[in-house]
Amino acid sequence: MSAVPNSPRIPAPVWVKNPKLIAWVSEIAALTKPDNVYWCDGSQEEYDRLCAQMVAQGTMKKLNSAKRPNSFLALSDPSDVARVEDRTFICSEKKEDAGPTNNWMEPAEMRTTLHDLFDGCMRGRTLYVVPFSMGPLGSHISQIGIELSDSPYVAVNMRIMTRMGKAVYDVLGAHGEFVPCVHSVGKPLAAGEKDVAWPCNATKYIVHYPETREIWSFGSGYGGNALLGKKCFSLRIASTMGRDQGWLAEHMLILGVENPQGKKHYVAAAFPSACGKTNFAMLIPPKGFEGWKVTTIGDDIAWIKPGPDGRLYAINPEAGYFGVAPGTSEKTNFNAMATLKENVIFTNVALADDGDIWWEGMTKEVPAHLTDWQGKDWTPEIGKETGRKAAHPNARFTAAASQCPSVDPAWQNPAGVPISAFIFGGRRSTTVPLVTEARSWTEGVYMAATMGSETTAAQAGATGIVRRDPFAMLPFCGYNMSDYFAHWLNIGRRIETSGQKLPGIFCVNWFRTDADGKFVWPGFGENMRVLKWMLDRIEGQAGGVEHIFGVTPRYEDLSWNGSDFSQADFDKITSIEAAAWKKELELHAELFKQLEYHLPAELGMVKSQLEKRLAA
Ligand code: SAT
Ligand code: MN
Repeated sequence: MSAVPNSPRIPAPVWVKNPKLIAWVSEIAALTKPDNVYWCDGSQEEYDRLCAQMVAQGTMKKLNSAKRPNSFLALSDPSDVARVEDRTFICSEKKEDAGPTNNWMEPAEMRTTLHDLFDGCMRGRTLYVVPFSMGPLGSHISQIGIELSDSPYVAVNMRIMTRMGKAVYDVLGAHGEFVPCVHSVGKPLAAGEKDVAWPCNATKYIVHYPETREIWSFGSGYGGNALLGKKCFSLRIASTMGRDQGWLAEHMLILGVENPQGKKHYVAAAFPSACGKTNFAMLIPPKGFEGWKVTTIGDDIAWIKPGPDGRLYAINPEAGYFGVAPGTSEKTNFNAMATLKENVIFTNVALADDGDIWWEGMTKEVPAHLTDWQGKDWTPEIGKETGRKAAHPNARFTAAASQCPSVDPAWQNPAGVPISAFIFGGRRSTTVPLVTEARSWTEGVYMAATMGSETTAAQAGATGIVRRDPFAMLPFCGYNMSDYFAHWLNIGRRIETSGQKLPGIFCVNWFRTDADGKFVWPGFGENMRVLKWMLDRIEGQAGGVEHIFGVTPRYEDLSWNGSDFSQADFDKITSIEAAAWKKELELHAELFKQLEYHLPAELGMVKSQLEKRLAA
């Protein structure tokens, strides 16, 4: 779009050689009217300088260098703590292309709204030009984006989360394409006005124009609302690119599993936000699995493309982890804790009296005194009395993937890794068994499409409510959900036509609870037992029983080496109750009614078969 046509060309460093980019930066600067424009080069010196500047300004605190070298803590405004799904828009030309699961507004109308909001919104601030590559620099699968943001917090986080810096301009050259991303915290400063620690605006818009591949974000400085390379680009815009170009952009971790004989598989797994993707991606095999190795390619996003041989190959477009801190400990995720030893930005965790950080679940002992994520005194007694947490439940860490001990040697391989299986998981205290294998690609697509999950703190709004979250993509699919299902079915047909074996599709639920509301399955490293069963199924080496909607293992089909998990507990988390499934299928029917437009007929057929089997 032309923000301000014929705006005066702003000066750019010699290493920026793309006239279209310079013209666009000039237009946005003319619209948003910042005091300065700063072109990020991505250097360490720049990172250190911006961090020091934010410490002086009060946005970040430097942590105790002896305990947590080169690390910082940022505390957000209490109103700006998670993705805002109700303020997220897919402004396609046609409403049907956004589909019933996305908010939509006519693009012309949205442009007018945003033009008014962005007019002068950077007054008193610096506009940072943040060049980044999703995927290894220069790889044929990678995509370039340029984020223009008035938040230095965004600039430093983007340096960890993406390949950010000067080298992007070498790849971009004079005529290369980029995805333009405009971001403002939406809090201009009047002359002489003192800034607040975490500027933001009560009015928020996270807007995508899929046809022109543009992103505009206003009013929030937090996570996926502001780090536009992540959900906005790598999922919402990239899924649309994938639809048009025959590939997939998915909300999936990617991990490698090597057995003691040296045979290695890669799997990709989709879970909604804050359901343990980072923990699963960094899993350490439990007792009884000596000689097994799990390695990490990515913890949140996968770009998956058919290779020349017809198989699916996946890359992680990101370069870092923006993971949920609460619940992370040496016990639950040893590799994450090792990744967090230094060079980390923490957001909304608690500050310990020794200048280090803490969050619920990090250590068994709760410190006697902390400063909580809102900067207030916190003691275990205060926590008990008021119910206040020391760290916000959606508190996050930003850390480089290269610091992760389990990072896979191929994590930067531009060719990607071949995918043997897809796993889909939700957070369900009832109904859904530990693991189910789909009998066919179509049945797997049905399972993923109808997946439900209880909401978490990763999105603003109530938590613990079961909602349908197809493919864990509900908040991230950049186009009509039914067209997305059709795209998955098409990808399956393409693999079959190529003569390749289709990846297995599995559905898991780690979160079934007992009568007291306690999780029955120990999870974390123990998930390795389920992972091994899946790989054995793929290799044709494990048993299972067929039931109404797939194949599940019997107790004796899993390896219990080193475990005392009982048959009785196993039965609790694998039982399939007809009454609960009847209700579940009613929810599938509701979803399919909502998604009626363009819903692939195959999915309706799978549903009728399920209903028949359930009735029998
Ligand atoms: O805030 S993010 O969107 O980056 C994290 C998440 O919700 O998965
Ligand atoms: Mn995510």
